Formats: sequence, structure tokens, C-alpha cells
Amino acid sequence: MEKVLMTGAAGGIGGRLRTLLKGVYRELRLSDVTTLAGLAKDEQFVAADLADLAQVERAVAGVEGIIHLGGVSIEKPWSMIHPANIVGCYNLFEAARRHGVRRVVFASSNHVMGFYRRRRRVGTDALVRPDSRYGVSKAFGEALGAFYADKYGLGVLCIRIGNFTDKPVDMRRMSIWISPDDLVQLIRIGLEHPDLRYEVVYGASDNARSWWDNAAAFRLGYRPKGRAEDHLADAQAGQAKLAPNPIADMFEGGPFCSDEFVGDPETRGA
Ligand code: 15L
Repeated sequence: MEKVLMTGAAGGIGGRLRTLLKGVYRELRLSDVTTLAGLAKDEQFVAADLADLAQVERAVAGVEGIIHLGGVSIEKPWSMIHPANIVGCYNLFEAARRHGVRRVVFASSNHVMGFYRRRRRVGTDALVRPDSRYGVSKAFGEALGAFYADKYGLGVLCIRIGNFTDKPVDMRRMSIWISPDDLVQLIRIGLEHPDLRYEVVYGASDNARSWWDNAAAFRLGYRPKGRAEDHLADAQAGQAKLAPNPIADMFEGGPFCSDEFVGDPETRGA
């Protein structure tokens, strides 16, 4: 794997990976709808609106692998989610097929499973229970990945990213945190593992309070180094600043579940 495209390069995760992946691949091509500031001499940038297939094809042409971070990364109206995350994700996989790309690492999200109750431990074989339009769009992306893997032989890794930060900022994030280095490890498994066909894993570090069974990731050789418990005091301090939110606290997706929620939470979720 020598030539890799990263979409969403101007975003929070993209910006960090731009540094962490420096020198790992011979060519790391960056793409986003917004132009990137401060390009280094060895960085290549291709502007692309994910909703425009021709633009996405230009960004994809000639690469062997794609890290697809692009799109809307939080809950938004359907008028924003649809072009960027539904049409955009279709365009990305379709462009990958047309240009003979070997691997796609899809940045999915914990919000695919947000309506599971926190007392449950869920694996990647459980039914999806999205907590938002955003979560639904990520479930769609996972399904697209399976389709392109099974029909056309693309290698696809979907990473249900928890919360990507240097340390967990509250108690919910103690369960779903992933350190930047651990995410790099998972992305490299997605691009480089010799036998990968289609897999879904949780993007989580070694979190003692995890709600997820990440056996699929471990089977692929993932060995997370970040330990959420090392940052417990910071997370507790962050939690103390949050207003109580009983609906959010009931489900894994937190505020993504309580936003716009109507009715009795006892009768909802899984
Ligand atoms: C996500 O999927 C979002 O992209 C990120 O902004 C956080 O909200 C994260 O989930 C989270 O659940 O903390």
C-alpha cells in the first residue's frame, strides 16, 4: 500500500492523522471540500465535494487505499446529512470501484449503536440501533461497504469510532474513548492486513468501562495502548460540569439520544 487518499482532511480527526500518518505511506493524498491551509511540500491536496461523483473520482484516481473521514460528523438536518453522508458515501465507494481501489477504511461511528442501554455489552454482530440521522447515515455507509466488498471484492474496514481525543473528557467518554495512536493502529490494519475482506470494529482504546465487545478488532491483531482509567480524574472533573440528563445517561449515544427525544425512554432502545 503506497498511495492513500484521506477524505475529510480538514476536519478534527483528519488534521491529526495528517501528522500521525506522515511518512507511513509513500503518497498520502488529502481531500476535503474546504481548501487546506499550510500544505507542506510533500503534501498533495485535491478539493472534492463528496456529493459530486466526478469530483470524487478525480480525488480517488490512482490511489490504492482510502481513509474515508469526509462528511458531516455530528447530528444535523437531513438536508445536510443526505448530500454529504448518503450521496457522498455512495459516490466514494462507487469511485473506489471504478478506479480499482483495493481498500477502503470507513469512519463509522458509535452512534450506529447509540440506542443500546449502557448496561448491555454489544458486539458488532448485534442489530444497529442508530440514535440520530447522523447515526443512520453511518449505518448506511457500513451497509454500502458490505455491498461493495461482497459484490466487487473491495476490502473494507468500518471503524465505529467512539470519541477521538487525547483523553476522555467525561464519564460517557471513559467507555468510548480512542486515543489518536490507537485509531492509527486500526486504520493501518484496515489498509494493510493481508486477509481483510469486510469487517466492522469498534474504534475504542483499552477502556475498562467499555460497553463493547471488540473481538473482531482483536482477531485482526489490534492491541490498543491507550487506557481510559489513566485519565479518570480528568473525566470526573469534566462530568461534574455537565447538567444532569437522565435520558442521555440511559443510552450509549448520550445526548445524541436525548436530543429531539419524544415519549417514555423506558419503552425505547435495546
Ligand atoms: C461522533 O461520532 C462524533 O463525530 C464526535 O463529534 C463525538 O460526538 C463522538 O461521536 C461522541 O460520541 O462522543
